[in-house]
Amino acid sequence: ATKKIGLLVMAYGTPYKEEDLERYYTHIRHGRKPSEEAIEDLRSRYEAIGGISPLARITREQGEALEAKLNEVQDDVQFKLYLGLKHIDPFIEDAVQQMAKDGIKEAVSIVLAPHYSTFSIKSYNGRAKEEAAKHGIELKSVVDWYNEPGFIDYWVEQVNKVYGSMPEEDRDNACLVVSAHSLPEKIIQDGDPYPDQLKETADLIAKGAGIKDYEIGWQSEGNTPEPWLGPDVQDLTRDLFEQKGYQAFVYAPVGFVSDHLEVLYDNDVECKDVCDDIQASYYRPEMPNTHPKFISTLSKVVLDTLKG
Ligand code: FEC
Repeated sequence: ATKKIGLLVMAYGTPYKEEDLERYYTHIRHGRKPSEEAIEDLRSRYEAIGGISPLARITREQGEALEAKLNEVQDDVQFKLYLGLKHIDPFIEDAVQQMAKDGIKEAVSIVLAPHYSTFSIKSYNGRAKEEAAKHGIELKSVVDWYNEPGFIDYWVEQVNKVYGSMPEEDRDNACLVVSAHSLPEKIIQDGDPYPDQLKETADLIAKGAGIKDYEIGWQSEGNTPEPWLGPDVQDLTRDLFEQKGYQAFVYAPVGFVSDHLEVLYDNDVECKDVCDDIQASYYRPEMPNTHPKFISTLSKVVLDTLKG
């Protein structure tokens, strides 16, 4: 029989139903229970996107599509999918324990987020590595994939599609806003590559799509007193409108890979509100989800890591 390799696909996680909201939010806050007010605020954002987030379904579909692709493109080994989430069950540790129960000895992991940061990919990979070590599983982890040609091509294609569909007066007066989740500014002092990686992603996409007017923004920042990476996409939109008079904004939240709260609310509701207010047109290309080009890119990265 062909050798079995555990495929650990890690992602953020989301409440499965409304009752999960408090424990999920508490986990995000490192065990500190959020106030009633904060919970209500979060609940109202989920309500605005239809009650719950499609993220749980999309993460599963992405994992299954990746497993299928990996088993289709080679037959040296057989990949078996395990989903491991950061903030809700099945947690990363649960997934690795399940692998051990299934007799898996070798595994490869990938995080469904393109850019490396101590707060994101490093923490996912660290948790996976620690648990794998406990069970004697040999684990190789993808580090990052923000500049993979297939990933850049995906976004170039989607951005081109949006620009191609715009009325001419919008196209001649549009700004592309490339963004990722904000993080506390203190990451920069520790030499975190996250901001540089976002800039590289933005430069590559703009170059590929032949777009000169583009800016980098940060979104979805947390509710803490410390300074977060900026400019925030909403403030940036207003400033750009005032300074350069753009009449259309195209938001590419490339730090994410799925339709979920941070895109469906923070972009499609909040950024759209700002655009409505300044009477500019709002555009947002489709997220990667299970697009074949995106899944192929992930499979290439996984195979490269396994060989490397
Ligand atoms: O349910 C859904 O559809 C949305 C899921 C979701 C994704 C996501 C991605 C990232 N986050 C990152 C960092 C932080 C930091 C804080 C923080 C807070 C929240 C809250 C919710 C939430 N995040 Fe998230 N994030 C998602 C959901 N995130 C809900 C809590 C309420 C709020 O602030 O809106 C601040 C924690 C603190 O208070 O100390 C930091 C990063 C990513 C992108 C990388 C990744 O996907 O792992 C980084 C999806």
